[in-house]
Amino acid sequence: MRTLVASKAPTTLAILAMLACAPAAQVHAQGTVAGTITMNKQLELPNVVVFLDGVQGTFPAPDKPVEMNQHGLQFIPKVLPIVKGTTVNFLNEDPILHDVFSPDPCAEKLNLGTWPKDIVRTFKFANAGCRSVLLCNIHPGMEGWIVVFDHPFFAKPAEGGRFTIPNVPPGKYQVKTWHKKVKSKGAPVELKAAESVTVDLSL
Ligand SMILES: [Cu+2]
Repeated sequence: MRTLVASKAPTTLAILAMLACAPAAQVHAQGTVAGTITMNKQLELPNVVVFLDGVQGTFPAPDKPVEMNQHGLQFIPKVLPIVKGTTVNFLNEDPILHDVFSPDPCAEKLNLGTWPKDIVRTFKFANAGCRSVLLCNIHPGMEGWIVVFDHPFFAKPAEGGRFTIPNVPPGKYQVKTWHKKVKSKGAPVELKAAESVTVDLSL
């Protein structure tokens, strides 16, 4: 008598195959928002964050921490965009003491204290929408910014102001920018599946 294979529960291999296929289907539907940011103060371009507003859904923080270093009496990068729930590693690369604190309530007024070269202290930023300044008690000229989103659809402009935001789900968004002083005008985009849309913004 033949065994009715079809009536059996799915094998482990079959379940793994189904799990492997599911994300692939999503990736095909996603698109890209790219373009160029121009501003009068070109030197400030690395301190701009371009992002999508109006994103639906929830997105996990990355498993691994991201880094903001202290090097040459500066926070590097000076502006760090992250997803809510991301842990930031603060490494001191200078042969002197540094300190990290923030007066901002959205960053829980963090105060990591003072520490020497090659030591890392960490902090998890839990609040989306937080634009938190970071300061060093010892060096008043030092200033960094953590910019927290509830999704991963953001980018820092590269050379020439060019940016790319990949893996964007289809939808209608506003492309906006954040800079500590220069206000964003924003521009609407509508993205269909697996499409690439170009937006140029002038600040
Ligand atoms: Cu310092």
